Amino acid sequence: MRRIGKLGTLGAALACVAAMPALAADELPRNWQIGMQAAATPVRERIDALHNELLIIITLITLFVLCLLMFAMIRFNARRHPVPSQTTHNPVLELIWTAAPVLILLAIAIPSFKLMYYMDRTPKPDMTLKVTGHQWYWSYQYPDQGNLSFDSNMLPDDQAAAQNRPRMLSVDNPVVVPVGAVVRVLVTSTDVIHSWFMPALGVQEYAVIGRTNYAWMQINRLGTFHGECNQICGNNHPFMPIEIRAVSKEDFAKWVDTAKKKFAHNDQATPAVRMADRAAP
Ligand SMILES: [Cu+2]
Repeated sequence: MRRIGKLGTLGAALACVAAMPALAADELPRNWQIGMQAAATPVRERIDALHNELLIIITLITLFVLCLLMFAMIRFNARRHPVPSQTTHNPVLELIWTAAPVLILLAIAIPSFKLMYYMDRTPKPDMTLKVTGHQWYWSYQYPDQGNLSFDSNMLPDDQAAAQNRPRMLSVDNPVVVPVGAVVRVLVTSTDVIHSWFMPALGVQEYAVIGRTNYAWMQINRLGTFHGECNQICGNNHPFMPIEIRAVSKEDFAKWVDTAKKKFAHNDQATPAVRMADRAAP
C-alpha cells in the first residue's frame, strides 16, 4: 500500500517535471550523492582541480606518517630493541625534514595564489549584475538592461509544493543570465553583512553595507542553480535563498523584455555602474 503510494507520488512528480522543460535541468542534491556540486563555471572547475591536488598531497603525507609510526613501533619496540641508541642529532635528516615541508607548502601555495588571482580578475565582462542583500531577501539590478531591478523572495512552502519547486531553495523572481556570458557581479548590502554564495558557480562574496565587493561568473551550461546566504544575518537568515537560471541568449532577451514590463515600477532604483559608462574614456 505504502509502496503504491510512493510510486504514485513519484509518477506524479515525474509527470510534473516533464511538463516543465525549463526546470528539467534543476541542479539539486539527490540521495547518496558524494563530493561537491558539479562545477558550472571556469572558476569552480579550477577550485575542484586545486581540491583534488590537495587531496592527493594530504593522502600521501598521511600514508607516509602512518608508515613511519608503524616502522618505529615494530622495529624499535622494547622487546626487539632493548638497548636504545644515544644518537640525538642527524644534520642530514634534520635538513630534509625542514626542507621537505617547505617544498610541499610551496607546491600548495603557487597554484593556490594563481587561483586567487584568477578568481579576482573579471575577464572582459559582457554584463553586470548588481546584488543587494537585505534582511531577509535579495534584490537584483541589471544596469546594462535599462537598469532593470527587482526583489527576490523565498517561495513559501505551499507555493513551492504547488509548483513542484524545491522547498527553501526556490524564489519568486530568480536571477536570469545568458549562458556563456561573462557576468560581473557587484555585491553590497543595506543593513547587515550577508553573503552571496553559489556553490556550483564558485562564487562566495560578502555583502557589506557601504561597500561593493565583486566576483564574476561564466556559466557553462543551461540549468537552474541554487545557493543561499551563508553569513548568519539574523532571524530569517535561512530563508533568503538564491536561484539562478542560465538560459540561451535568445531566451535571455525575451526574459528582459517581459521583466522590464513586470518590474517597470522599480525604475527609480539607484543605478549601478553601467558597463557603457566604464568603457567611456
Ligand atoms: Cu543574509
